Amino acid sequence: RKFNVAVVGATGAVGETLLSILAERDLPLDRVHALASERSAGSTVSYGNRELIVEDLAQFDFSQVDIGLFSPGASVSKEYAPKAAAAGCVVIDNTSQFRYDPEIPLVIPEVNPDAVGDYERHGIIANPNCSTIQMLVALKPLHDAVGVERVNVATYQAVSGTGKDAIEELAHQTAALLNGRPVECSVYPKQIAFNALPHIDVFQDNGYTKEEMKMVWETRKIMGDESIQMNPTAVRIPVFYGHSEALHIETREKISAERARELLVAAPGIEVLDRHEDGGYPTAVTESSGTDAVYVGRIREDISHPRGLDMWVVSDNVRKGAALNTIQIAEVLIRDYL
Ligand code: A2P
Ligand code: 11C
Repeated sequence: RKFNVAVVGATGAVGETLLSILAERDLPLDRVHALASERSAGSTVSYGNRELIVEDLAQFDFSQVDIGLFSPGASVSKEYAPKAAAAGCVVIDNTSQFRYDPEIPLVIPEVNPDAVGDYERHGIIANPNCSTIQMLVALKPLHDAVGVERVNVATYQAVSGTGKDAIEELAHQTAALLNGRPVECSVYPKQIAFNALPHIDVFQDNGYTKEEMKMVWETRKIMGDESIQMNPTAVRIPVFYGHSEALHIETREKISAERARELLVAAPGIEVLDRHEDGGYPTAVTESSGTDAVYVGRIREDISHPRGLDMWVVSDNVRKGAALNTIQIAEVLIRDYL
């Protein structure tokens, strides 16, 4: 059997990548529809070496498709994902809209693939936040072996996480500064070029930002363990693609760096690059950008804690952090359920 798919938000940073990964991988697809707002209806987007004409989401009949890959922003998903599901389309949604609903599965295929089966309740599966996905792919083999008790994490996140407007803002500000012109800020509240902003998504009452709290809530839901303690600081840096994270982990039982390295090497979706020499570690630009793996390096025992382990985790936020993870969920859905 072949499946019809709609990519919703097809003109956006994640939507474009969804289409290019769909064209690269071997899914049994028949028709692929590219949907966006009325503003871009009639324009074209690339799907492999083909061009698709963008259709207006508001006019689209979802009964013609089996799977909807949604990335149009939370408010648009809120309105259209339930409508698509009611028409019989299984929605895999990239926004934060449905992630914290206990009846909606939140899935990383390397971590909790069995949760996909819960799609039947509402016809919707949520894709986690990018900073959570790469962190949990790396934590899962350690959690299974020795239990993760607490994680202090600082992120270094690329502007593509915000979307296309932010990619342009970084490029424009960088060009302006190098040419001695004044900087204009519209997407971010402060200059992002040559800077670091300790602020991603909206501030919460407890002083953390929503991006930070997503890492707390999503970790517990995906790992199925409410006892894991998370302490995140999420920072935006002037990188286009690829989020980096410094993880400081406290495990229930002591694990050596050597054993952790062996487990990570054997785990799905991970590439370990961990040599104690110049350049012997992964970075967003040189390793992760445009690739599929979660890269792990700087694996070492924490000199300040008897059960502490540190590591550096890098991944392409638009691919594994969003589009690729969504398509991997679709692959599990097709293989095991549809
Ligand atoms: P459009 O280009 O027509 O505005 P990004 O996250 O990179 O900014 O991309 C957001 C994506 O979501 C784009 O494809 C955008 O389409 C789409 N989108 C935004 N608002 C709507 C809407 N009201 N209906 C359908 N698609 C939308
Ligand atoms: C960022 N993590 O890098 C965000 C992007 O909840 O899906 C993804 C936002 C989300 O800005």
